[in-house]
Amino acid sequence: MDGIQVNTPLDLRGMRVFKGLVAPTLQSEIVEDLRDVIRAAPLFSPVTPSGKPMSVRMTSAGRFGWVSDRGGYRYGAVHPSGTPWPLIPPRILAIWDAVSQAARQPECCLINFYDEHARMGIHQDRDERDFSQPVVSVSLGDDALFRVGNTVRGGKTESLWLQSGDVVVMGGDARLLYHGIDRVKHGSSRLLANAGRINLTMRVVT
Ligand code: MD6
Ligand code: FE
Repeated sequence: MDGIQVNTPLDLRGMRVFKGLVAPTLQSEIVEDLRDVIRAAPLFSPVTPSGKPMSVRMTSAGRFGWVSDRGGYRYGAVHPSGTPWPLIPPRILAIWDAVSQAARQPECCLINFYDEHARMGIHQDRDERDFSQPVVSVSLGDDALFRVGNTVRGGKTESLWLQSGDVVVMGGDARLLYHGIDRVKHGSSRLLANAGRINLTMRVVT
């Protein structure tokens, strides 16, 4: 597809990192698609099951959205407002098709927005049913320091700066690696007029 350049990925503990996979014009078009998604399903500020506010704001597209509140982490069929999630924009699905090597289509595209102070604590993505299906993440906007650990908590970690247009595929033996975002370099990208970072993660849920 126009605007998608699949080069040989970097290997980060089995994660495949495609630097610069999404060309700048396609990045801007995807940001416009996301504005429509956010109009239908506004960003909200989740809390962890223990009641701590998360620093990212989030929403989703697809058959399921990922939600976190006092009731736990889970996938749900509706936005906290009660409306169904909007469809995953085709330009985002095209990225999944280019790199996932999966037979199935994603059922959720989680959209995380990071302002200058947001971070994402180290975690595993394990709320899905089928760990043979990969998770594909797309970085847009400001640079972020991504940290990857092991399949159990603790041990040595490795870090890599993710930039706008980079795509990470977490599949196979890397599917359950701990990972997180330590910090975002505010204003390092000009994609978003008011700076910040968007991370999209596409997942097969069922
Ligand atoms: C982020 N990414 O880049 C956080 N999860 O903002 C993730 O949590 C993530 O990059 C699953 C697969 C790839 C990821
Ligand atoms: Fe994750």
